[in-house]
Order: sequence, then structure tokens, then C-alpha cells
Amino acid sequence: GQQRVSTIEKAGRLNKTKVLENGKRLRKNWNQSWTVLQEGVLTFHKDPKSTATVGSYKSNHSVPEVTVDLRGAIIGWAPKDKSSKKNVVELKSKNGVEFLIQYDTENVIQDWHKVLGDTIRQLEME
Ligand code: I3S
Repeated sequence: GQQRVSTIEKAGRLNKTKVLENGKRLRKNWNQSWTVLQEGVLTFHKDPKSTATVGSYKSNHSVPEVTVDLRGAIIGWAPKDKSSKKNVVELKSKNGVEFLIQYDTENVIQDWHKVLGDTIRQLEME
């Protein structure tokens, strides 16, 4: 049969923490994750050092630590009271899980903000 080729739209390192799940506010636990956007799904992977190349993800060998379906999600710049860090994006999934994602380099986080927003809007039109 025909092999489905899944294209990685974006990948890179980001700092992330989960802040809300099942209606409960969580204690922040910021950590750096290798972050992959693929087919409307965002995945966070542990140990970015061992996964330095995007190529290793093409065969989906890396099991994600966290998976966020972007369909129905909401994204925006986090209000200042959500974190003392700069360049923080808030991502709320349809199933009520909330993440903060952050990176000190402004361009990096701006690119993610744009691509995640574009992806969410694209999914809304499908
Ligand atoms: O919103 P908060 O509670 O001030 O978030 C900070 C804390 O979660 C802190 O952890 P501990 O309370 O376990 O020490 C984190 O280390 C900080 O990074 C959190 O704040 P920022 O402003 O960095 O998101």
C-alpha cells in the first residue's frame, strides 16, 4: 500500500509547563522539551539532547511525553500575571488542558505563536 508521508511543520526546543488539567490548577514545572508540530498535533518530547535531528522524528520512533490536539484549541500571549518570564504563550486545548510555552529568544516564540495560530485556524476551516 501507499505509505502516508507525514510532514513536520515545525520542530524545536521550547520551555513548557502544564498549568491546568481537569479543572485543577497545577504547580508549574517548567522544563525544556523538544517540540514538534505535525498534522495538527503538538507533541512535547523529553531529552532534547538525544533527539538533535528532526530526521529521527520522520519515522515516529520517539514517543512523546505530552500530546496536544490543536483542533479546537485556543492560543494567545499569556497575560503578565501568568508568569514572570518573558515571551510566554498560553495554549488551551479543547479538552481543558492548559500549557504555557516560553522561549527567551523573541523570534523563536513569535514563529511558534504564528504557526500554532495558523494551524488552529486551518483546522477550524476543515
Ligand atoms: O506562578 P508562580 O507560582 O509564581 O510560578 C512559579 C513557581 O511555580 C515556581 O516554582 P516553585 O513555587 O515550586 O518554586 C517556578 O520555579 C517558577 O518558574 C514559576 O514562575 P514563573 O513566573 O517562572 O512562571
